[in-house]
Amino acid sequence: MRLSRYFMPILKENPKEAEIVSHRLMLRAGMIRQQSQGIYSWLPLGKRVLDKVNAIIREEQNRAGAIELSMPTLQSAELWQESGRYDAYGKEMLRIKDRQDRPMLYGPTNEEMVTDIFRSSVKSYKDLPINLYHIQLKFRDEIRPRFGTMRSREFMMKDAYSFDLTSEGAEHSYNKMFAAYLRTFDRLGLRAIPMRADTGPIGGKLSHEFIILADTGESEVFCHKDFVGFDIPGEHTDFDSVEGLKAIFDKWTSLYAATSEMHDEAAFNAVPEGDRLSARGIEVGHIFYFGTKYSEPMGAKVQGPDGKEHFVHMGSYGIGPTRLVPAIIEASHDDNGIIWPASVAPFDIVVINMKAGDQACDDTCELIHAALTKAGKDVLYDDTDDRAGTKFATADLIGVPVQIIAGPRAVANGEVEVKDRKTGARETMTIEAAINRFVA
Ligand code: P5A
Repeated sequence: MRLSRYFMPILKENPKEAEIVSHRLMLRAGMIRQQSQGIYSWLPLGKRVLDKVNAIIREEQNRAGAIELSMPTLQSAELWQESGRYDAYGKEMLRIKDRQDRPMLYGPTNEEMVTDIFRSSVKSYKDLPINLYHIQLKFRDEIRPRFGTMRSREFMMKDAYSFDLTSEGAEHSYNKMFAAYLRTFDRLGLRAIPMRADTGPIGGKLSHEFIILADTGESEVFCHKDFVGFDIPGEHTDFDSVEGLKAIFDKWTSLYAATSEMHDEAAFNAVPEGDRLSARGIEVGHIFYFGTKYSEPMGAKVQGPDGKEHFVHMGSYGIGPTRLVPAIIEASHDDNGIIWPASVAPFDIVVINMKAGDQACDDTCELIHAALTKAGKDVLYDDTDDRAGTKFATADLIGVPVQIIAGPRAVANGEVEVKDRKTGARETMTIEAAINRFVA
């Protein structure tokens, strides 16, 4: 991708409205634009990161056996009247009328709709368990949308919904998502700690929030500090093994961890003082088990092996991709800008032409750009005629992990410089060596 033909509206000044570093950097790097309060466009650079985050979420959902579908953003009020949540949900729900004066709403979550899909076609326990998910926009008319896409009114959610015949089956489904979430956040370069949490308007008794520790987080959390070093379930985790997943769940819930709503001062004080972590955190995921809360009022039942009808046991599992992007930035930046983990970087490599128009520099950059692109890398080529200082600042700001810098002096020797964005380490090497390093 040539920067001269790309759309990346960089801001030179720090935007006044941004109170936290991720919001400031997302605006400065031209990743997002506010359209109205708490409603954002994702500009091309931001969209690339969001897509990579979603790709990882999707891979881990699929690995855990969840099945992707797509449900609409607009829902009919009728379904919510059936579950009893239409009146209960309150002012956070955006209620709309269509031209026939029928009450509609912009979905804040999809428990009702997915239960309706389920009940319309699944009739036997033989078709269970099932876990259906989608990655879709939601709307919640938050009183205090803030920090950019961290807490917005329109936001993206990966929401999965599991259906089981029994509560034991549902527990296994819960554990599958629990392990999948640990893997997902780890692949995004984050350490997320599952904490006992309040269930709020979703309901049920059992729930865990997945929390990233960050000073700018909105939640107050309390946990044992050993969680920071716990092992993440590996790529070959057997999601069908009931005992295996239970062991992962038990380990990750063996020590104290709770959000402020569920905090138990006495239990926390039982943790040795040096092991107590009392911090702020960002909630990036939240999982729930709520049994038959929706299946009963909505009549979602299947025939069991006993020939009788049983209301299905359900859980729901959310991740916020549009919150994860700023959460990753909160966890990984420096004074010069963003430092993307390789797994979600908008580009793998930026090639910086320090003297666009100079034949040797142009030829070298074209060659590197073409070779790395052919090798399947996402390459941004800064072919603009900006000053070298501006180009370096832009490359650091947008946080691409590797910079390949081609200046006239080095190029005359058949060399370029390779800079690691995270460490700042620079290495001079031949053009061929630079290409080979990333092609191999
Ligand atoms: C779980 C899936 C639910 O809605 N129903 C379906 C359940 N859970 S939740 O905790 O309310 O939200 C899940 C995740 O969505 C993100 N999120 C937000 N992101 C940005 N702005 C918001 N206003 C917002 N509200 C929720 C969070 O990551 C949350 O964990």
